[in-house]
Amino acid sequence: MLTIALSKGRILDDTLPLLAAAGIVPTENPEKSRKLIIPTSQDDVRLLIVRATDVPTYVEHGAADLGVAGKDVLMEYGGQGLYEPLDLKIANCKLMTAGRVGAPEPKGRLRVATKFVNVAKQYYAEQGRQVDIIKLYGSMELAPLVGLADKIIDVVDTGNTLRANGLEPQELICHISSRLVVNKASMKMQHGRIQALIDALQHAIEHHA
Ligand code: PRT
Ligand code: MG
Repeated sequence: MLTIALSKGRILDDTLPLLAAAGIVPTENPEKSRKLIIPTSQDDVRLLIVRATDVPTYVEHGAADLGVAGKDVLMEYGGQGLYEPLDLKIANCKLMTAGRVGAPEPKGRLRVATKFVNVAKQYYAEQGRQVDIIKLYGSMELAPLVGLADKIIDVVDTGNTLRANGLEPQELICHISSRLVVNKASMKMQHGRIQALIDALQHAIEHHA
């Protein structure tokens, strides 16, 4: 059995066409189903529906052989526990700092609210800037509006969410896309099958673009 972990929403939407091109079609619509294990047109391939931030955990521990996760999630997860053989070039966005439009740089230590605590620490450490990082789990845009933080670090696509809240994108930390990740033991034990899937996905990416 090959088990593929992915999250509902934009990653699922953008991954299903690539899997279909590789001959893997879920037997029911994962977006509508309440099931968390979804069989596919291939008897020996199944999908696991997990939270986006949990994908690396399932794959590193071998509960899934493969997964699809945003580079933002992988950077925050860290470690060398996974192979990352393929950039699927889907769910593209940017990891950015943002702050209130026209707000002056604060005099003291910068307070930065984010769910990407590890990424934030590394980013500011590389710049030699002293900051206080405030961990949040969502609605980051609120933090600068109510004085919880001076800036946020979040993924930005159109920038509409920032603008709607009187914030502006400031520094680009990096460009983000989703990646195929593979469990290290699975890559050894099922190398032929997994490599064939990687090749099929690679082909699908090139012919979709
Ligand atoms: O939702 P949940 O808390 O379970 O997890 P998640 O938010 O990490 O998952 P999901 O499905 O929302 O995102 C999965 C992956 O999609 C992320 O890890 C990113 O790699 C990628 N991605 C691409 C995005 C966006 N674009 C994006 N726009 N993830 C989140 N957003 C958010 C953004 O932060 C903003 O709040 O969507 C909102 C709208 O964006 P704008 O800039 O278009 O207004
Ligand atoms: Mg989300």
